[in-house]
Amino acid sequence: MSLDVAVSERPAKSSNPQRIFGARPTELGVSVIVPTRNEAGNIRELLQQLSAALTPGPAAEVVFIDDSTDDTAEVIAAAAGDYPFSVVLVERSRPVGGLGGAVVEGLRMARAPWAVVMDADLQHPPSLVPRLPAVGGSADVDLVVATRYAGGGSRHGLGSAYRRVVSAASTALSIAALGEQAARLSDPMSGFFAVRTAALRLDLARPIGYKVLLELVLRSQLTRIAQVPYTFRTRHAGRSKSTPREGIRFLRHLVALRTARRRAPPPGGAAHGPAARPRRVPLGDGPGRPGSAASGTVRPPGSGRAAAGPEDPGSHQ
Ligand SMILES: Nc1nc2c(ncn2[C@@H]2O[C@H](COP(=O)(O)OP(=O)(O)O)[C@@H](O)[C@H]2O)c(=O)[nH]1
Ligand SMILES: [Mg+2]
Repeated sequence: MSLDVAVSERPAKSSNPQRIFGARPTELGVSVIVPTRNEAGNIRELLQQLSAALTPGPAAEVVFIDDSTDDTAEVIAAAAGDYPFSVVLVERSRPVGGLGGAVVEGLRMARAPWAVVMDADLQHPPSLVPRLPAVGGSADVDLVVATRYAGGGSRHGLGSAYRRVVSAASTALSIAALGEQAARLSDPMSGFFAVRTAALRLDLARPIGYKVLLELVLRSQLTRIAQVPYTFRTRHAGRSKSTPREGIRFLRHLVALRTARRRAPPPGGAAHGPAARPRRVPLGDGPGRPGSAASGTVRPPGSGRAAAGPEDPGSHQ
């Protein structure tokens, strides 16, 4: 049964109208954050697959941050009560910061110790959702990135050669502009990751458009990172919202992050010297299929931090 609860029951972390569906357990294991823009044809399949992936398991909530002009919000509201987790729907009055702004708003609302950020179009396999925080907990890291470019991951669903070239170029550009903090990720453009909510500095976040992972890693200075390979699938329904305009936003975002990085040196940078640099380590300690762990973490001597090593710095989504 669907229970539509008043906005005031949730801490006021968003100025946008929110609707909450379903029972709300006091203890949650994971908050799944899904940014949506015109994804009506994907919502039911996504919720169905999330339901299969998250049952049994720790209690979960799914938070949709919606900037749609189609009936995505109505589809979510109609479907929300049919699943064994609570669903939160935020309909933004203005799409501030685009995809990245939506993700940060969702992270602000997350009530669980771990948040998993994923797309609505099923390019990110829901079956991997519980696995990412589990790897984070056992590897004792703050961020687990699902990667298409290491340890058996695949960019199969990226589609055209043009998308693959854009993906590779934007990854290379990120690493060139942002140095080792981007280079420690084999897939810095990934939109599929789990993050320990207590490790985030969302007060410092200034998201612009698609590349929200880099934004979080740099502004929150996340250095304890693991990676899990997966196969990026083709879209279930609807069309990509990635446009050349997003490319321009991405360049602006890189400049902003580079400027911020220059003002505040990376964690453990000068103070830790060469020992703090992330080491290259093999990621694929699992068989490399979706769902297998590849927590390529390493603690630089003396730093007390862990970082994933890049296997194949290479692309974007
Ligand atoms: N809230 C919100 N979600 C967005 C926006 N742009 C894209 N998305 C969502 O972000 C996810 C990734 O977008 P998609 O178009 O699939 O990008 P692609 O995978 O790079 O082609 C999908 O769930 C989209 O609906 C936006 O401006 N606002
Ligand atoms: Mg997509």
